[in-house]
Amino acid sequence: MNAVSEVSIAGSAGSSLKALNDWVTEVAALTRPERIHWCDGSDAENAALVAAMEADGTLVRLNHDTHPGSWLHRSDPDDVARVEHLTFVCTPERDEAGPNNHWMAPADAHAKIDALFDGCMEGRTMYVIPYCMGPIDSPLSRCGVEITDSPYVVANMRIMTRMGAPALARIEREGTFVKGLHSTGELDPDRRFIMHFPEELAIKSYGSGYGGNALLGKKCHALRIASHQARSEGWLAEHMLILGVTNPQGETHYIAAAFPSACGKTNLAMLIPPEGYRRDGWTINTIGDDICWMRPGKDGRLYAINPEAGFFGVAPGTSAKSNPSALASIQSNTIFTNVGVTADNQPWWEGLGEGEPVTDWRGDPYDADTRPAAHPNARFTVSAKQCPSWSPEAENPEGVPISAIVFGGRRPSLVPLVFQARDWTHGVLVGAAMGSETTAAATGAVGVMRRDPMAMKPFCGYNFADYFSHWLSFDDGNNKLPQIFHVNWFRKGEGGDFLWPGFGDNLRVLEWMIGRVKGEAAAVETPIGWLPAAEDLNLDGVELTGEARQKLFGFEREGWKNEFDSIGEYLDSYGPRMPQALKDEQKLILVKLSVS
Ligand code: OXD
Ligand code: MN
Repeated sequence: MNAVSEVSIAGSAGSSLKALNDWVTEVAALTRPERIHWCDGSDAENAALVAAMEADGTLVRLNHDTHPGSWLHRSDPDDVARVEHLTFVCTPERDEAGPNNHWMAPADAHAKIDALFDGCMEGRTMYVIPYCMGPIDSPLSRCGVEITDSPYVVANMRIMTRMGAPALARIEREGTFVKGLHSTGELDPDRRFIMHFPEELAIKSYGSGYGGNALLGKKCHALRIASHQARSEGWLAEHMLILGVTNPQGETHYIAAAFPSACGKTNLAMLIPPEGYRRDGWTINTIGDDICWMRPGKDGRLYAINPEAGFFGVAPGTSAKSNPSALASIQSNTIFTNVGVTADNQPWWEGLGEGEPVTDWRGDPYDADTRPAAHPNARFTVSAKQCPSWSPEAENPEGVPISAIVFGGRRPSLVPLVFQARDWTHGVLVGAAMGSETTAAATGAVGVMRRDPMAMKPFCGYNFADYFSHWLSFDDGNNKLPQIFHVNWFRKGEGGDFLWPGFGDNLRVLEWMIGRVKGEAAAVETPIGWLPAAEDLNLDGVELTGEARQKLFGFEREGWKNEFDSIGEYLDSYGPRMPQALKDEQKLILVKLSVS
């Protein structure tokens, strides 16, 4: 094995890389790869990897006339989504991970997963990927190194992070980095674990090649490990998109919004204003579609960066109508995972609205009675810079100032289109109480209602009770915190149809929020917060039935009483760690709801 000599490539760069070199040597001794490749992130390196993956079938060439530089990857059929039941947060004490996480003692977890890593890279290449989450020169950014035996992971990490030489240089300067070890192993669901060791800034993932399980910079680092790190360093790592809304006067307001997976974050981040708004000069600028790191700036406002450099978006449902910017972004240089293919080799998925599949995501002839052409959680990986609405502010090392934070979920009943929290504590409760129907982004039943606080249920690297305390701590009297809102694009009528058109029309709701931030828009006070009347939104050109108006803008006292009872039970399920301020807020609202 020539591992040791190749390790010294980084060693020659400077002694502060000793920790990295020692770790690489240690991992190589455990996994016993045939070769070690240090990724520099160059075009030449990518071209060579892609050629090798084409040759061995890991990537299938798509039609390069219609989709230059684009490839299809078919994952193992049992490896198509995040696996929450196999994802562990390994803190010394179980309570630190909290009831929101699966827990294992660190020593047991290391022993269990190291046994799987033992010799797992024999005959294979081990890739060492230095990466930076966030603009390379931003004080808010953090670096990591992923070691993997999957060239598909390397190609995706190159799109999703700032990967290669500049990241290695920053690691050398700073000395600290998150260690992520990954192997696709045998892709056996019974030999699959995603383990996090927040105290050690370490991740170990075995047995899955799929997105959030394998691209360790994303959910594992930028959310689970980062949320833990953020708590001790006084910032927030959140499952939020970031967008800028520029009004006809040229003012831009940045909004961060948390929704559970597959609830339209990518669509909202790339919203196309309705015709009348476009005419008047409104524009949307996309900073990020999935993750937001923010912290108070010198002026007390929260400043946010998108730690990612690309989009790992859900393909099904993406069309020229639902998300023209996403569709335009993925016409070239895109890796598609688990989509169908047309007769002329173009990628295809349900909801694309044009073309016809001949092959499904498993590579079998398409048969509508057997399975959909694309897996419901099929994805595209593409550089954010290819998005027509991408904002250069995404590269601003200072981040962008956030005016409003939005929480939302799939709530077919009870929850109105939008409401505003009275203050920060109330807003934290609104986030903590978030509920949503489950989607195909994770394995398990789809369409089941569950509490998903701040859309972080699968991603918070520590006890939710402590996480809510951390959120509350930002209200320290000095910070100028954003306003907090809740939205529900998914309210249904008696007939089961969606009542709100959604997509571009969501800008009407964002406009109202900005009006509230500026103290200009009207609202009605209710026990659950400030609600707009239908007249308070610009609804020009939107047809809403009487039922829609009533349900989208109405307040259902009895239903909310039940909801607040259930929220109370949920908070209590965390025991004495749950901050009293949140429990008091819940009780206060319940009392208000009981006085009619
Ligand atoms: C994602 C997810 O992949 O939330 O973004 O599952
Ligand atoms: Mn996500």
